[in-house]
Amino acid sequence: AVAALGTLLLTIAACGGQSGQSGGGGQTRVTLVQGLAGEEFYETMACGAKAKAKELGVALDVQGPQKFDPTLQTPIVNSVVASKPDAMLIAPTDVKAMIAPLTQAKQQGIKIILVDTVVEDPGIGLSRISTDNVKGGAAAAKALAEQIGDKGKALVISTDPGVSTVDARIKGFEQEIKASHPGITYLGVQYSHNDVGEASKIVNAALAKDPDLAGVFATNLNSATGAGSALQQAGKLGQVKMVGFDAGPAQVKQLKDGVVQALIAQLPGDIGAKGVEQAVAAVKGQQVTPSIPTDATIVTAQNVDQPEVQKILYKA
Ligand code: T6T
Repeated sequence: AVAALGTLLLTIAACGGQSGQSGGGGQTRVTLVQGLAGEEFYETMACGAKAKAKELGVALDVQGPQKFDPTLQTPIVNSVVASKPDAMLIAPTDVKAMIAPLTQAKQQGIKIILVDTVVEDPGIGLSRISTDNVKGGAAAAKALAEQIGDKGKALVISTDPGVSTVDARIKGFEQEIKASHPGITYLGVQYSHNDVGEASKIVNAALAKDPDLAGVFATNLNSATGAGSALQQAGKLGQVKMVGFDAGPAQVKQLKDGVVQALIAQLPGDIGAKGVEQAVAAVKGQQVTPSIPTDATIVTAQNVDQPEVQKILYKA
């Protein structure tokens, strides 16, 4: 009986339980390559993927780089390709730099499913599953405009240019400000390299240059954590309003502490689960869905304690 179980992979995950799969012969093998290991968005995605893999009886392996950086993600992709899984779910860390390693994976016959981010080559990725980030960026602009009374200086903190998701959020934010908020002076985007400390430094420098700064939009978890703590330390709560993308534990605390006024929460667990579904369909030669949008929700201090909102907050 023990032998029949094959290799039992047991993971005590942040998912609040165990997910185990038998890696026995003939079983479909899927690998999820995250954008950043250990980060709440991607860990929540991994939880959703693990639960779906368990349900469908496929073996799932999860890997990710220690930094959101294509030079660190590329060797991971290369080693995954060498291990010959049937399918790979991947959140590429750069629209250009990840094309070559993913082309190699595709040439090896590995079915590629893009989760969250994409690459510029539309031939890569049988399915693309993500939030509508342009729409999310526009929603962030509306929320921030409301907070600052539609006037004053607004700054965006992002990670790096060339990351499809955050670039789309910036685009949506800028389009909305330009189209409907003439009273807002847009100060542009500054890049934190997805580093909390860098995001803090940027906000401190911005406050020194523009002491009348009115609003900040932080396009992801680390940007928001850093930007929010800089505002808090500078004693700017109340004067500077902030909207952040994503809803990890640090962001929810900032929301409750009044550092941040609104969060755009994605559904990373759903992205992971749908990614596994598409991967399995592709491996079985069934029809895949080329583009799957997942929902986003605006979380505020008013709705954060509602059970349906609590459910979508990212796992620690
Ligand atoms: O915002 C998410 C993800 O959608 C983005 O592509 C990268 O940053 C996060 O992982 C959050 O930090």
